[in-house]
Amino acid sequence: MKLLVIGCGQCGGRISDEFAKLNRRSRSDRNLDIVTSVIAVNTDVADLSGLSNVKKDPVHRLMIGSERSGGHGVGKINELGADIARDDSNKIAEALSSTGAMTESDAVLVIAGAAGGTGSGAMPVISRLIKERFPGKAVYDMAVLPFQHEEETEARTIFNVATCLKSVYLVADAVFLVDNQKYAKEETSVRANMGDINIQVVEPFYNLLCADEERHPDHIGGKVIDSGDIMETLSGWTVFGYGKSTKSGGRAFGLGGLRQDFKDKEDDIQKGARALKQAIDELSVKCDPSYAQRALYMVTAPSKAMNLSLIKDMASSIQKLSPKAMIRGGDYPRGKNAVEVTLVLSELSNVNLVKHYFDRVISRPGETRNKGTGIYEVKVHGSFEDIPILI
Ligand SMILES: Nc1nc2c(ncn2[C@@H]2O[C@H](COP(=O)(O)OP(=O)(O)OP(=O)(O)O)[C@@H](O)[C@H]2O)c(=O)[nH]1
Ligand SMILES: [Mg+2]
Repeated sequence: MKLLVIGCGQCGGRISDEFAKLNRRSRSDRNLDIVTSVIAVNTDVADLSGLSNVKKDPVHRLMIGSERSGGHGVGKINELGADIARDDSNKIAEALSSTGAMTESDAVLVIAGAAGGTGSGAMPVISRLIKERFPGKAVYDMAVLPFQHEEETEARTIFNVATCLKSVYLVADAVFLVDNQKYAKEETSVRANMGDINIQVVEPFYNLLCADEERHPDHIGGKVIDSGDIMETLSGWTVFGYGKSTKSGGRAFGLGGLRQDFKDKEDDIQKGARALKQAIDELSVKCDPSYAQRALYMVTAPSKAMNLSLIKDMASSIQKLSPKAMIRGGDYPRGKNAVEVTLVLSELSNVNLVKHYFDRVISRPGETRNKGTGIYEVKVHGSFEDIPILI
C-alpha cells in the first residue's frame, strides 16, 4: 500500500519526516516503495528547515501564510491555522498536483499535533481540500494528542484538541489517534522524547505497508493483507500498536525433552503471544478494545515460523479482545528470528481520552479557571454541538 504523506505544523512535519525515512528504508532493505511523496506544510520557516528527510524544494517544504504569520507560526491559535490553510488552498492543491504522486497513492495520510496552532487548524482544512479536489481518494488523519503537562500549563490546549478532533472526525475516512503521554519517558529530555515517539509512531506502518507491495513469492503470505483490507478496516477513531519478540522461550515453558520441531513450533507460538501482548500494551492510545467494530492484525515472521497454530492463536486472542469487531488478519513471511505483530483497532465507538477533551472544553459555571493550576482555559458555552469546527 502506498501513502502520500502530508505533515502539518511542527509535529506533523517531523512525523512526516520519519515517513520519508521509512520509505528510504523500505527501498534499501526491501526494494519497495511505500510512500509516494512527503509534503510538510507550515507557517514557520524554521520548522521547515529543521527537517532532514523531506525533499528540500518549496513544493515539498511548503510555506503557507507567510504574510500573516511573519514566518513564525500562529502561536497556537488553530482558527488562524485553519484560515491560513483555507486562504492558501490553491497553493496547497497545486503543490499536491505538481508532485504527480496522487494517482499512484492508495490513500493520503495527513498528520498534525492536535494541540498546536498551524497543524491543528490546517489538518482538517487540507483533508477537506483533498476530498473536494481529488474525489474518491481515501484520506486518513493522524491526530497527535498532547502531553499531560501541556493540558495543565497552556490555556488553549484543550480547546485546540477538541475543535481539531471534532473537525477531523467529520472530514477524514479515519482518524489515527496518538497519545504523546502514553509514549512519554520521564527520564529523557523533551526533544529526545519526541524524536523517540516519532520513530515509534511510524514503525507499525512499515510491515503493514510493505506486505502488499511485495512481488517476490518468498515474501507473499498465505493470506496477504492488501490495501483493500486496510481501507476496509479504517473507519472513525483508530488506534494501532506493534510488538516484536525475538526471545526464544521453549525451555522456559517446560518443553525440555520434546522433539526439536515441536519445540520450535511452540517457541514461535510463544513469540507470537508475546509480540501481540506488546502490541496491545503499546497501543497508540489507551482504550478498551471491546469498543472496536473493526480490527486488523498482521504477523510478520520467517516463513518456517509461520505455522497455522500461530495464526489461529493470534486470531482467537483478538477475537476475545474485540468480540464485536469484524477482524481481518494476514501473514507476511519476512525477517530472521523475530515474530512481529501489527494491530489496528478501528471504528472505536468509545475512546475515553477523546471524550475527556470534548467534556473538558465545555464550560460549566465557574469552570473556565482550572482549579489546580489557576490557568484560564479557553472553553465553549453549551454542549457538544457548540464546539466549533474548523472546516
Ligand atoms: N510526537 C510529537 N509531538 C510533537 C512534536 N512536536 C510537537 N509535538 C506536539 O504537538 C503539539 C504542538 O503542536 P505543534 O506541531 O508544535 O504546533 P504547530 O502546528 O507548529 O502550530 P504553531 O507552532 O502554533 O504555529 C504539542 O502537543 C506537542 O507536544 C513531535 O515532533 N512529535
Ligand atoms: Mg510551530
